[in-house]
Amino acid sequence: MIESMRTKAPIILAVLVIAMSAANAEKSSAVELGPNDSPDQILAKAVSVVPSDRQIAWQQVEFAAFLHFGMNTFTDREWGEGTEDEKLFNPTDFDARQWMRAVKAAGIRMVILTCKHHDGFCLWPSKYTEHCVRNSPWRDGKGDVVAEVAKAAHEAGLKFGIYVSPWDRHDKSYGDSAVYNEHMKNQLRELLTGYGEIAEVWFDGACGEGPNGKRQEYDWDGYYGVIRELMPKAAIAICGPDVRWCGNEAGSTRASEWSVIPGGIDASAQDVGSRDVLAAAAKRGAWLTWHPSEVDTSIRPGWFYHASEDDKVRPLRDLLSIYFGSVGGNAQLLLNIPPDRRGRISDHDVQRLQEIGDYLRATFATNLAAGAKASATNVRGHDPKYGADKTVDGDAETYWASDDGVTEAAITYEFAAPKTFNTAVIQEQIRTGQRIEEFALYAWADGDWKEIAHATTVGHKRILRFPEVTTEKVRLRISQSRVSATIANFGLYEAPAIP
Ligand code: FUL
Repeated sequence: MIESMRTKAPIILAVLVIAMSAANAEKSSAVELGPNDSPDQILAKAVSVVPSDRQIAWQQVEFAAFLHFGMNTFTDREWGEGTEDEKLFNPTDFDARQWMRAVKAAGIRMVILTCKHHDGFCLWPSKYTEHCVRNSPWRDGKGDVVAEVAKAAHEAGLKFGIYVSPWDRHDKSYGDSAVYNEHMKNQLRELLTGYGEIAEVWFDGACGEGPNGKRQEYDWDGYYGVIRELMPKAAIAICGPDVRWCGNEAGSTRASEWSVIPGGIDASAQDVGSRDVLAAAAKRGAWLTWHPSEVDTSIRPGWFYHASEDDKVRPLRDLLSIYFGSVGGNAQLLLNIPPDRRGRISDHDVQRLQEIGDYLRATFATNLAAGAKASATNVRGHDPKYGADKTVDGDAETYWASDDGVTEAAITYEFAAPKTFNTAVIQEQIRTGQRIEEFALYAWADGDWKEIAHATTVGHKRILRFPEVTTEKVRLRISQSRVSATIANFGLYEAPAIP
């Protein structure tokens, strides 16, 4: 049985608003808005908010895999009760290396494993519970899924992250807040010390206890403290200060995705960071933090594997559109691929992952703008360090920038010979904040500039797709930005037709 996803959204949201205020406990690059701030002061404050190194590393992952695997895999459910017999967990042909081969083929750079889902069953032999792999027949109770997956990921050059559900339907202490919080921290300590580098800790906001169910007050700051102490480079996601939930589980993305976000916003709102949102946030004296978006969605209808969904693996075209909307829309894509009862990723999903990777590799094989002659209408301080050529030098760290107060500017790229393309990639230098609000791309045709695409925010990455053009000159025109603009990278590509 697959429970409806819809019932979960409000529960997740309620927790998210709390988590975001807790996030203010860490104000590394946060700034407080005030009711007397002028519009210019608000923008200046907004661009002063920059990502931490941990957030930059997270953003550069771009494409990650969620691996929902556990008791539900064997009971054919999405949410377990916590009363399932440990003996049911028994993969027949477990092979974490096969998982890594499958996800790597798609171009994925990180995997996040559901070490403990809501049923409380632990995929590692936790000394704090009997509801774990130790009491299963798998590997005679001597197995450790977390260890095998972490090892296989690291060996394959992939980052490894953990999903640990705070909502635990098995543990007797759940609802006895202080006692359960200690239990949760003990389990986090096990996971953060025994399995090598952990790149992300994913905290689910779901809590399905009804109005008469157990009320557990989560000690978020306590959980964060354990993570910061034991794994300072790990990004804490969703109910956490480093990464924000995009607000839906369908793979829908925003046309304008901001990473500078005021506290207290609704995670599912369409507009999370425009000038209007900032002005309203200033009135209530909200804090602005760097809180980038993660788009989590499943390759199949459910999060866990169900044989009945083998023929429901999402079509390549849909998955690519989610990829371009998320990775190409200033978010990270966390695509769920659920291993089956054998403990392997099924052939259906393996094939789709290969197709995704083949398509992306073919698309991004050659940057047709690399080394183009580039000139800008304004260069910060006339300093060659910020020249337009820095956008096509193949170095994502160097960048073009405009002077403060120059919020409109254009960069023209000229090629030695005409180029044919249908895809553009634009990246800001987010170490200096997120600034671009609106821009367009033009191609030189018949003695004039013709618009080929336009969009709003850029942030870490914007990917534009448009009908094929052939031209010897392209212009990137920024029509609105905050204080000044930067471009770290500009690319043009010829994507093949989607098979
Ligand atoms: C939700 C959970 O309830 C689902 O089971 C799944 O783990 C998803 C990623 O998050 O809130």
